[in-house]
Amino acid sequence: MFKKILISNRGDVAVRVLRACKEMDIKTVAVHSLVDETLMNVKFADESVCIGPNSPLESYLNVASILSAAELTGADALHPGVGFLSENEKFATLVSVNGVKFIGPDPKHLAMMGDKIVAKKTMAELGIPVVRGSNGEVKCVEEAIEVANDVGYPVLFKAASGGGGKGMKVANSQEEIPNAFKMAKIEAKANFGDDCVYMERYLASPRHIEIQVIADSYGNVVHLGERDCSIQRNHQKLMEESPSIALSAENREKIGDIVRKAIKKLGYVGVGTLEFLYENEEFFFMEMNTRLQVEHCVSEEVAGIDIVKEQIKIAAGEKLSFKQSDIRLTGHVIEFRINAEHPETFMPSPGRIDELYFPGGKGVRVDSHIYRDYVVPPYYDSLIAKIIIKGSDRSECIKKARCALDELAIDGIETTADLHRKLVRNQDIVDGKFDIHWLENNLKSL
Ligand code: MV4
Repeated sequence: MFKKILISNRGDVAVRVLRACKEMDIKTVAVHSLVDETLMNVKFADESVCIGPNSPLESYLNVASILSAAELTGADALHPGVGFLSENEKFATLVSVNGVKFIGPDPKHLAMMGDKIVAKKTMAELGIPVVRGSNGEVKCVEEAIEVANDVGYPVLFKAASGGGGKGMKVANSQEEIPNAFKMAKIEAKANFGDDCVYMERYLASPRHIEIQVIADSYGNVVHLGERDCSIQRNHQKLMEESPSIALSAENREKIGDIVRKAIKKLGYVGVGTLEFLYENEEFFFMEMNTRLQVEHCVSEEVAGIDIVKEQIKIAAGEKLSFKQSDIRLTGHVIEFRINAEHPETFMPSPGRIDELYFPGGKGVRVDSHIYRDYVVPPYYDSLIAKIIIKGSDRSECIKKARCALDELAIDGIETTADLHRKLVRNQDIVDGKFDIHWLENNLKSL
């Protein structure tokens, strides 16, 4: 097992990884920007290194500085957390070259899933269901029209280097193709420096359902069920739950088996998530996240597995200690993302937290790095806490969530807590009647 892990991240996820390390008797190194010196993960870690100024480019994205910190402290492994460099193939390679174990998949799998066309083609070949569309890149308007006539309108243009929805354009008819194609290419170039686009049939009202997988280096692959992440705005998830109310036990088992077989054949090692659109009881692969995810806690609570500890064990060359048949998904879990943002406009709301009270009790988990008098800096992601609620069923979970969210008190800054208090009392949410567009369509009336 590793002796010392450097955690190249900040905030709640840095605290989360640190806790796993401590329980495993592994020494920890926190790295931080100037303003982050007062963070909880810095206080909890055995050692800490300042890696640069506040700008993410000069600190949490500063490869040279992070590698120096690893060398300086003699860390034998590095956990990248979520975001920042966690899916960067070049970073993962450089970490390894420096004799430090990168806690994540092989760089070749990071590269493969970073290219959405390659990812889709690979998954289709492995038996994963995908949306009908172009065979790779679409190079001109004539080709786009041919594809659209083949798969049927509406169609969607997507950026090959994309993800997160940027560079996506819908065309409802042939007349709309030239402009949609042109705009998709312009946005793709502007956002990713690559104007390569591809096409798919556009699904009008799907859910976002993702499958959590965990694979060791001996070919053992286990899935931990799904998470329904349909409640999102501007491609930022706000609420995630498991199990999905839309998925039957039969369809869960079917997609789980398909995913496990594919991941085994791929030779993927580590934790990962396959994101799907789900419409009319059919799954369509979108992308694969080759890292730990913010919402991993939802699966931890339904499956009773510590995903981060398993991730570290797998990186250290250990075998998974459980089989698929050992996994019992129990109860119902919902995660609420508390962001330092205005609950209606979603404008960032940095500043001092004057008063803080976290809810508690059975089935109430809070993953956070904030404390009273902590100043939320304006430079980073606005996530300040995750409230993860578990009930014996969905109805109990929602009731518990209402109580917990009412107990929660964060003063001094605006947060998304008020939005969540409304969501858990909304009839559509209670009935589970929503798709990926629900939140944006219902924000005004909430
Ligand atoms: C789609 C789609 C409809 N049809 N693909 C958005 C992010 C990117 N990962 C894929 N996305 C979508 N792909 C087809 N063929 C609708 C979306 C989409 C979406 C997906 C998941 C969660 C929220 C979303 C919000 C808008 C659009």
